[in-house]
Amino acid sequence: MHSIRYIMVGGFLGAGKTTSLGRLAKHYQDQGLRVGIVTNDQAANLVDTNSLRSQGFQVNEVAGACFCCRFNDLMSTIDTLGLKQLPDVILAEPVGSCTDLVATVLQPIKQLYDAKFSLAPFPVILKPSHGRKVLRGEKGSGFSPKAEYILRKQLEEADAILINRIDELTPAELKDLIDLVEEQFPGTPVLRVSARTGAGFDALTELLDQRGDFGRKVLDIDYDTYAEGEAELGWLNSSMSVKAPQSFALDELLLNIVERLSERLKLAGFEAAHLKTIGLWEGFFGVANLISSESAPELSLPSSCQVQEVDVIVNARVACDPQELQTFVTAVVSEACQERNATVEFQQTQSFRPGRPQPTHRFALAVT
Ligand SMILES: Nc1nc2c(ncn2[C@@H]2O[C@H](COP(=O)(O)OP(=O)(O)O)[C@@H](O)[C@H]2O)c(=O)[nH]1
Ligand SMILES: [Mg+2]
Repeated sequence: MHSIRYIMVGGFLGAGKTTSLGRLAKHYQDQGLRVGIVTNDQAANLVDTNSLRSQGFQVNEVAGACFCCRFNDLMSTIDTLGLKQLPDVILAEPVGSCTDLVATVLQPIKQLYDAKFSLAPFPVILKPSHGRKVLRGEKGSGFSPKAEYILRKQLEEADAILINRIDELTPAELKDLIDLVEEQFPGTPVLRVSARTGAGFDALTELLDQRGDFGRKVLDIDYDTYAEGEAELGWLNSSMSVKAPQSFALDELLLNIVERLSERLKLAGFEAAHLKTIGLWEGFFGVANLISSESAPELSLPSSCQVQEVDVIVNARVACDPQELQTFVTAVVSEACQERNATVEFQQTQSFRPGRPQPTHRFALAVT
């Protein structure tokens, strides 16, 4: 029977999962393999889904709750990926505030769908900005101890830890991170990568090609702490259409929205876990991002387009009240549009705190 290679890449919000999956998808497609991507979010209108689709990949989204709570949707969505035959490889991106994925996703796949899938090693990406502070136990990561607990648990269940963004790290910073990871997660292989440049990806694909028994590190986890940590994050997904009498630079608008939002959040003392926005116009697209209060907003995928009409999606995950977050987003988008004499029509906006995770399955014992 055809066996689908299931590759799930974990990591905190803004760690580099989507960028890594895009790179891996291209790698497997170049080998002639059929690749499907499954994204996941607590709500509809996900920037990542649109960004990966715009790059030409077959992408389905499990929306409304995380993979563990929508396990059956995760399984059924793989059959409807729009590929003529079943895929050879599935690349799956869980929600960045989600953990306990070994017990609730990987072991259920292994124990219930063993004939259909083979599990690749489960890599989890470490985001240097928040990761360093959390692993050092420094005050002022911007997150509460309960949210930090999630980041640690994510790394604890990994088959390999990927230190990402090595393109930006000095040798001393990289060594510091490696030492922290090796000390706190002994025995877990550590890879150094840059999802941006592709550095370290040969080692990553070699790791992912390994055959063996993976996804076995079932966590000892306190669901109350996990749920409370997740609920401390304000979540917002908003879609809108923007129109102007004269054309304007799409990339400048996207970057300006993220810059304005970043400034407002900084002033209010709220830590951004990840802000991202995509602009879509006639097959062209641009994406802007911010991944922490310490980093600069950046245009990660430029469209280089001048537009008069564009569909925009904003996703924000911030340690603050979701209603307040919505007020900020509405204000900054309106201001950025006004500056370009553009009008904005908000279509769908959802802002909330993620609910308590209630996994469909939880297998406390790993099978071989
Ligand atoms: N400099 C640099 N930026 C990166 C790297 N990987 C991801 N990013 C950027 O970090 C931001 C968040 O990445 P994304 O893949 O969306 O993270 P996700 O939330 O884990 O899916 C985007 O702006 C990416 O372009 C990297 O290796 N180096
Ligand atoms: Mg993502």
